[in-house]
Amino acid sequence: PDLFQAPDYYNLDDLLTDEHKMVRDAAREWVKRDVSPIIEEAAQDAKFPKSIINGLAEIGAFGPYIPEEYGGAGLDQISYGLIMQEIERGDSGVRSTASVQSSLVMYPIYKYGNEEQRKKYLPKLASGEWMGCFGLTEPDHGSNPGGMTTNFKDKGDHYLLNGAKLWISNSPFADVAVVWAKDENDRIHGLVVERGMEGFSTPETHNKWSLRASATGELIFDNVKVPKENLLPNKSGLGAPLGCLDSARFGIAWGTIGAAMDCYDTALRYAKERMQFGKPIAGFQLQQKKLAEMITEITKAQLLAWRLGVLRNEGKATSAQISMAKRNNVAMALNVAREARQILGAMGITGEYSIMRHMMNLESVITYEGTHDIHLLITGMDITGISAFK
Ligand code: TGC
Ligand code: FAD
Repeated sequence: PDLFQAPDYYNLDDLLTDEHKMVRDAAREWVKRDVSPIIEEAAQDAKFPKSIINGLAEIGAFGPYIPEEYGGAGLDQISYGLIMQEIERGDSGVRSTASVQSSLVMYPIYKYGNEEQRKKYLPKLASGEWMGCFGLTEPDHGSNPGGMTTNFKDKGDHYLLNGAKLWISNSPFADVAVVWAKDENDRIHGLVVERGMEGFSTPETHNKWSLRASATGELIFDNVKVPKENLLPNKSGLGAPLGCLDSARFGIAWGTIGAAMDCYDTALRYAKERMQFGKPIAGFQLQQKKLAEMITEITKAQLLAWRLGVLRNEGKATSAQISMAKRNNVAMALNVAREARQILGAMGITGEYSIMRHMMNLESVITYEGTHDIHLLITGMDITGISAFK
């Protein structure tokens, strides 16, 4: 497994700059050295491996596109995508941690925060000294976050925050939480809530069969006094959290290619070595069909992600374009994982190979950051001009 070959069937490397390749190769090396050897056990034990936080910071996974003056890596969108691809080749849960830290915590502080907030939080988040989480989903409001009931009241010198968030990645160990809540006029704002504030707790959600190496939990606010300077002042309304999701969904569109590549690479090598009926199973037409369809779908997903990266570098990508890529590429990776698992026969269900772990992880990825259905309806809304949600 340590001889991972990234498929590049359409010579996409020709479209990458030297910097892109350098950033990708550094991330690939790190994943091979520091993630792959420990991740299976972490997933089996359902423990987030904190030992990888420093490495994630070193490869630029915390704030790849946040300017260097705030501790970010100052890279472009394609480098960001390539880092996510390499991390998710290791594990979707590790990529989740990086996605949340970068796109859902650092991005809103950078984009919607003031200068003091940027200086206070971003460098520590970029170095991994502080870890963050993003609280949008509630027990009764998942696909429809606009219906949230978490709220805060102006108490003169502070805000009083009440409510609860569920399914929050990184919550059990996060130092800071970017929390979306309604003010007294039902307007949504982002607030930075810090661990240690009275009335704030983060119980962990156990018994997941998916993303087991990523910690997931609740955020509970019981009359939490939040200092007024912790409100993100520069954007409000549902568009504020959704704007962060655009960035995270773009990262997922790239990341899932990594998971698919790892499944394909593993299945191809296994099929060439595994003998049945006197020949390698790769010689049977049914197995070739699976492998040929995998590489076709991976290649299409790579093209989608690369073009979207160019559009984002030019500031021209629409939210609907991002939805299409997130939806397509996650489903692609999940299908590749399911087919690859079959190629390995019984071996495919064990932790000796990464495929079953990828497959189970991708069941979360197809649900979070907007479900497969919701992204289809976003495309439907975009092409017809009629919202299926209203
Ligand atoms: P709608 O009326 O369409 O929009 C409300 C306002 O938001 C604006 N907007 C966006 N702005 C920026 N980026 C986007 N992608 C945007 N989409 C919409 C829109 O223009 C409007 O602005 P304004 O100024 O007119 O008010 O809202 P709706 O209530 O009808 O809902 C639309 C819907 C269903 C598409 C949306 O709510 C949605 O995307 N639902 C899915 C929820 C979701 O993705 N949750 C993710 C939670 S975080 C997470 O899962 C992290 S997992 C992390 C990990 O571990 O990697
Ligand atoms: P629901 O909204 O209840 O949907 C259930 C089903 O109904 C889905 O199949 C959906 O597609 C379908 N459905 C809903 N509405 C419609 C409609 N209008 N038309 C047709 N079908 C519809 N959230 C955060 O805020 N922060 C996080 O860090 C975070 N991390 C997560 C980590 C994990 C491991 C998981 C599993 C989830 C995480 N989430 C997080 C939550 C995630 O974003 C939500 O689970 C997701 O948005 C879906 O919400 P729901 O689970 O409540 O499903």
